[in-house]
Amino acid sequence: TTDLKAALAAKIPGEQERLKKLRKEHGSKALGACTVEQAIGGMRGVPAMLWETSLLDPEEGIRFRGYSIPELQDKLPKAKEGGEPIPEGLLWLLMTGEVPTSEQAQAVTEMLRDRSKLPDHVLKMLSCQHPDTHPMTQLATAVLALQVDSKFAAGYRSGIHKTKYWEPVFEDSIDLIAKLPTIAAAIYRRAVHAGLALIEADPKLDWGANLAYMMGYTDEGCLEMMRLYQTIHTDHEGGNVSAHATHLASAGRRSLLPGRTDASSPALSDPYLSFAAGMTGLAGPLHGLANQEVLRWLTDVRQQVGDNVTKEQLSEFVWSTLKSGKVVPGFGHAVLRKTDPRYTCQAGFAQKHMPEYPLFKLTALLYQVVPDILKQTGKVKNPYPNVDAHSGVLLQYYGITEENFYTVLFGVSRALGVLSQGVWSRALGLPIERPKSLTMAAMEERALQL
Ligand code: FCX
Repeated sequence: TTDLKAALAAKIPGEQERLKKLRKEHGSKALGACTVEQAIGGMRGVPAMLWETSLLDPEEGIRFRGYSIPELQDKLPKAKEGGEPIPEGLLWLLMTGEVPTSEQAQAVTEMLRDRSKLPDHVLKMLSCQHPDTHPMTQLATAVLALQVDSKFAAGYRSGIHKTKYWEPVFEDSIDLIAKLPTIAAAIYRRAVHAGLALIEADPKLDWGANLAYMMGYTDEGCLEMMRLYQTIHTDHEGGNVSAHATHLASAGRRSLLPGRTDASSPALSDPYLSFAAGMTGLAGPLHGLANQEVLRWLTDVRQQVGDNVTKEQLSEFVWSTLKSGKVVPGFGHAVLRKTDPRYTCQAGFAQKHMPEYPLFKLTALLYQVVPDILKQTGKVKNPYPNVDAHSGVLLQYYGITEENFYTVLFGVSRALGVLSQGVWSRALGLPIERPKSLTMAAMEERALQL
């Protein structure tokens, strides 16, 4: 079938059975313990959450439904021979677990195109925003404004049976994904770019390329960059802020799982409400906003040291950043322990399309300088670059120079991952993560007894 919903519907019963069996046969086994250190340190690394769409290995990095980024670049359908994958193909993979054919990816493109028009009230609302409102705040606000059309919220009101929740959640997710490029482009043209007229989508273009097109960019390289960008930022396991916040707000009841044993505090917010929660998290400087911060930091380097910077000058600059109590943006990661493959993939794209671009050269030089310095601090667990260290370079090269908009592009992509998981979370009846919290006194008391 080329119908994504039908493909999902065919998969769901088998996966529900698989989860039931996992629970029945292994329900009492411990996946890991939680130490006092982990409880104080934000439960880092405690294996206590189910997330189907991607899995992260600290050394190797992310795999989407089992596929590494280079494998996806090889296997997913492309807009042009030898080019980058189109995100619609990844959406099919994230939703169904299967690499799509070109026809299946094409059908997703068409489904998204059909639903891409923004209601007038959302555009009006965006045009009333204070000119200094950050583009991420505008994105979250626009997503919330769309919520009036939530099919899940309407279905819940009319008493839909809980086993059917996934269907309106799927519809809302597709509606939202379809509209996000239009929203992003409207934010870009209206606010970031001082009131430029909006551009209608090109009916011949795919979803990712249309995002660049509606922003006002038509260069073939830029369209390819946007397809790749929108593919690699989609998902990064379930525990990061944007994924987890989306998941928490949408989480359901344990009673949907057979053999419920204790209480939980679910929310069951629809995809618009929960994705907005994810976006307000993505807007933080240590998470998605780091791509904006990287660009600002690189601009500072260039202003203070110039373009022909030496390793020594760069070292000095990095040390001065650290000594002033700031982080080096784009480096480090909560879970990864090697160079982020999303960084490597973007560096490969830059090597192919812009090998002589000064900002690319500066970024490559930073890769030689920063990790050693961060290691010398003795506390940074991962001294290597993450996804945000490189994305701004690609955008700058194609003329997208407004760095305060960068996180919006990250957010549009993130929708594909967290909303695909959201559909599965409802299909599998996954509950909220509801860790037991303890006071310091309670922790001291328990620890003394161990
Ligand atoms: N520069 C300076 N110090 C850093 C650092 C960096 N790039 N990365 C980590 N550290 C410091 C931490 O601030 C912490 O110091 P403290 O003990 O004085 O508070 C110490 O090293 C240990 O932190 P660590 O366990 O390695 O890292 P965390 O899990 O706490 O934090 C992030 C992970 C990503 C937040 C951290 O590495 C950081 O601040 N990096 C810079 C911002 C950034 O690039 N964020 C984007 C991450 C990601 F890719 C994304 O979500 O988009």
